[in-house]
Amino acid sequence: MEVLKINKQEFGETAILYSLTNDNGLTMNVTNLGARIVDLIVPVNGEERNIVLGFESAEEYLTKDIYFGATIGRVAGRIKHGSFSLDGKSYQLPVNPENGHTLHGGTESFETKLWDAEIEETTNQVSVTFSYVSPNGENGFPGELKAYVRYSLTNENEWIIDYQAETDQPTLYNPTNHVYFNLTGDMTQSVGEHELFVYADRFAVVDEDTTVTGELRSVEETPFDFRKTKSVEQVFQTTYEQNSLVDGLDHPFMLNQTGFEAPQAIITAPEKDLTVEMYTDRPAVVIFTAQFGNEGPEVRGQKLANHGGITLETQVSPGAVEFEGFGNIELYPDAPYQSRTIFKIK
Ligand code: G6D
Repeated sequence: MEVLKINKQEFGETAILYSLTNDNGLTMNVTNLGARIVDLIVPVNGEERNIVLGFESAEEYLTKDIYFGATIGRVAGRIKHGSFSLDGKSYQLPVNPENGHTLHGGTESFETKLWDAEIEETTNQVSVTFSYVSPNGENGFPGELKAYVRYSLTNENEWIIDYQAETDQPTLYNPTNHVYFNLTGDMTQSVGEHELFVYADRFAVVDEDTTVTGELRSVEETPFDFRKTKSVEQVFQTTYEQNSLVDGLDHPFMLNQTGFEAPQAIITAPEKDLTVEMYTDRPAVVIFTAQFGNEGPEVRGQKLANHGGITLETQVSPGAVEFEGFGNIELYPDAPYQSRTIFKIK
């Protein structure tokens, strides 16, 4: 039996690329720049198919990135007007001048940092644990926060993401991974012909700034009903206001159940020769269909198509700091953070 292995190599001038391979020939490349997944290369019908979006050098991530495969923190999604109150204090974060909200923890956040890395190899999995200390006040968030993300690749073709964090003061923490899947391996193709299952009865309505309004709406008889597997395309074709507002999906889905017994979401390739199952202990998943129009970057020498990827960003739903019923992302010194998401490739 081939030993699971990790190779370590330079990745541009500033970062390191860790290449994890399992006994089935599946290779996952991750980098300490933003604790990201860069490639997920799956043998399919004798070919090697890279099913996630990623660049070929660290420098590209610093110049044209749209969070490809990145660990997002301290808080995934948008904090409306960048303001929140916690433990009786009010905070104002720096906001994106474009629309006055704070997206994905603010600018120059976790996705731009060089994380420390530790390698671990066991008989059935190989792991890299990335760690980063976010100083007190970084991007306006209180508390020194020690963040850990462990990526494991197993011989059951699972990419396991384990998050841990601790803080010395009350703060907010709601991390996710911003991986974009395209199971054709060709990001010049829209994901419209992919099929999607999402076990969610409700989704969060968004406004023109893609911030949640506070309304949780039933998916019943809407294009958001993926409780039975169907093509993604219908969210690009429909005139339903929530889809035409964002040109697809850019919404939190409130999952009906959490845990690792059954997948909460499944993406299937158009040729049905590959699926990715998502399992998570998080209560929501934000699904974004990469509607960058003609503004998508060049990726691995090709232009990213509009709708050329789809994310499954497991998390507590955006809006948690503002609305009852959206969850809780407060982190306290006496209660360290822990969560797990698994993507199983079949
Ligand atoms: C857009 O609104 C979307 C976000 O959800 C996404 O994470 C980002 O592009 C990459 O801002």
